[in-house]
Amino acid sequence: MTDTSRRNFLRGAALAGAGAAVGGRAMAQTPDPAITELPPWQQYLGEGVDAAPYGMPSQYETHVVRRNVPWLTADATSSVNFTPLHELDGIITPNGLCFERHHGGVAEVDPAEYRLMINGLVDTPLVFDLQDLMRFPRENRIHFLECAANSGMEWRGAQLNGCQFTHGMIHNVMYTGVPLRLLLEEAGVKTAGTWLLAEGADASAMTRSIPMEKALDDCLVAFKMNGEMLRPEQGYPVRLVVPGWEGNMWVKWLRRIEVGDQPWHHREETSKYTDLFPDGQARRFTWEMDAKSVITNPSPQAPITHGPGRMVLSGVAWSGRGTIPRVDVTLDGGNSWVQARMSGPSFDKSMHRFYHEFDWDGRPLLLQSRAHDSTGYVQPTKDMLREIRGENSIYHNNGIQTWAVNEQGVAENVEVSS
Ligand SMILES: Nc1nc2c(c(=O)[nH]1)N[C@H]1C(S)=C(S)[C@@H](COP(=O)(O)O)O[C@H]1N2
Ligand SMILES: [Mo]
Repeated sequence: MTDTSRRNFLRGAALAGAGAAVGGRAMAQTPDPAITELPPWQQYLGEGVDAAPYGMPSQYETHVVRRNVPWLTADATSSVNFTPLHELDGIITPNGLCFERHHGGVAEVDPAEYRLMINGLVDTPLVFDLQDLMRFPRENRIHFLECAANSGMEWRGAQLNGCQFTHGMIHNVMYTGVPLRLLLEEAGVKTAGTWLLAEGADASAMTRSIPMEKALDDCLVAFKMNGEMLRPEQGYPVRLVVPGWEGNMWVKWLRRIEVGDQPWHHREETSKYTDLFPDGQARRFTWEMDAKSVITNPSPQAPITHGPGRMVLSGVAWSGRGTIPRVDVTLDGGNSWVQARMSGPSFDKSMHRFYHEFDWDGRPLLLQSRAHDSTGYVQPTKDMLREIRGENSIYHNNGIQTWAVNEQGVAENVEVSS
């Protein structure tokens, strides 16, 4: 085979999408204007420094945004939008893409007027301003925050077409903050003090009861995310970080912590964020978010557009009880499983990234992922969850998700569960 005919052969194979696992394409015989023409961005000087004092993504990435589902809620001030998981990689959620869940809109707190009170069963009730907080020793930790309602719409069957909507009530960022333990020690918790009430400064004045053991263990009073001050949407200037536990407990715009001797049983921990069982009883307090995973690519918003051949499948996994040492994926709806390749740092109660590279033969796929966490727990199917919790649940759905991919590479939300 001469050099030219070999090149022609390779080019033909690539164009036909014949499934050859090539890395890059053979050089074309006809000129490619993307190579031979001088593009506009090489003909003129570009913008100088300071054109954007706070940088933004490329103009070609404007579709990468948080999105909501308008019919889900009556009003945007008590609503939710979703992280575009299918557009992200690695484990860190960029600040501007972290999903938002507000019960009374975003509070615009003036940091000069910010105060955090600790009162109740303490030796010395205390008030901290922002400067006071920043003079305590800080810690940096990467944790996921998942709303207990994430995937809630999927409880009874496949509904929303995209992992942004089915699984996007999660973000994973690095927090900088003061261990809550240090502030409680400063106030001196009385012996009877076994519970905390965390209260937000927004119009909803969100409150949640938190057991003292968790507060002393790993909670942070955080003021920075991914290195910069918290965004207003995420609780600027201060939010509570409750690693591994349901997002509702991570009170934003944190203004007060009351120490008490029993839980308060407020709205968000009784009528909301509890799981209703078939017999009409609700399970009391489900704090830890169990191991879960989802394939982000391909998925309904990220179909396969390159045809058969070399293929990168990717997704994320997390557990409120530890790390994710292993994720399995199946291409055939659970008949056979292979272990995915984990990539990137593995932190406690953080998101983990997995990949599975394979040659797609162009046949339909039924994609699923199954997370194993460091306690040995394995992510269940939705049927396994429904067996115990019935049909009425909304919250805490960590069941296995399925995407059906057809010959054209189009992906759809379906349920294959047994
Ligand atoms: N003060 C206050 N804190 C709050 C809320 C709120 O509405 N007000 N929403 C809670 C809920 S239900 C969730 S899931 C998380 C969402 O955090 P995020 O907006 O940073 O994604 O914040 C929690 N903390
Ligand atoms: Mo939530």
